[in-house]
Amino acid sequence: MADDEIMASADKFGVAFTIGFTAIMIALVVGGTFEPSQPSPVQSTPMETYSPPPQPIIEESAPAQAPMMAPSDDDLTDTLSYNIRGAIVESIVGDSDSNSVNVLIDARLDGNLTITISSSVVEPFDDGTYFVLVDGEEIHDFTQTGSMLTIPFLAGSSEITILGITDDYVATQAADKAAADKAAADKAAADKAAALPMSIAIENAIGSSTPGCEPDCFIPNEATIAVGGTVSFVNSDTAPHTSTSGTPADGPDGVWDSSLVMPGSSYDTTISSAGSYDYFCMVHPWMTGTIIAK
Ligand SMILES: [Cu+2]
Repeated sequence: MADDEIMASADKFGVAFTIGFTAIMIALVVGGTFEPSQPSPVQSTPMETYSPPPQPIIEESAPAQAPMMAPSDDDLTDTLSYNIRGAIVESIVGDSDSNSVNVLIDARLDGNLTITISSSVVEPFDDGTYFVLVDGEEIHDFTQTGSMLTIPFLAGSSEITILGITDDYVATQAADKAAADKAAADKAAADKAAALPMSIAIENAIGSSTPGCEPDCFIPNEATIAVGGTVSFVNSDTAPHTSTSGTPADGPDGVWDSSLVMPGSSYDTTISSAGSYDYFCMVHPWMTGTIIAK
């Protein structure tokens, strides 16, 4: 028995079934030699079906090796300093038009990429920071020390993008700020409107029983209150006064009339409808004021 017999058998059945490993083992058994390394030299017969599959071994925690992609003008794979865990870097490509760097990775595990970005490669935002996207999603849990970024990623991630400031961003920021300013102004106005008081006090000016206090014989002369709020007319003067809705020219209109309010006393009225209400003092017609209810 020998190789010839086996090979003849194989040929006889027309089966190219033998793989190199089998051949080696047979050779070892028959010949008693030991060749630990290569599948090979015994083959002189048709063994074309065997081709040892190349098995690139991916060490998941190994530092990245040379670029696997064809270099482009912006290939920075050999330019930028980086370390990676949990993945290999396939390429690092800069895009000066969009002021960004794209790192293509093959992430077998959760890991992180530490990479140093010089401002000549990607110009950072005004505060020196960058935006980071992983597979298109902005992330915030990366760290930046100087120009060194440490960026976490999940297993299966394929693309890390580091973005700096862009014209679009500047324009967007300006637009956002304008919008935010307007929103803030609108809100302030709304708050102010919403914050109309439910009660106000209006005092009689001291000495208003003689002319000369105009137009501030009621203080304040004009006041705004929320609909449903209460106006309290407080007589802190030394003479009696009234607060009577209407005007000196047309007389009382009947919305309210305090009649005489003695010094030290006050009169309250509730304004139940929106509107502008003129009023005056029946005793001293030069004393006029306006209540606005909203
Ligand atoms: Cu008066």
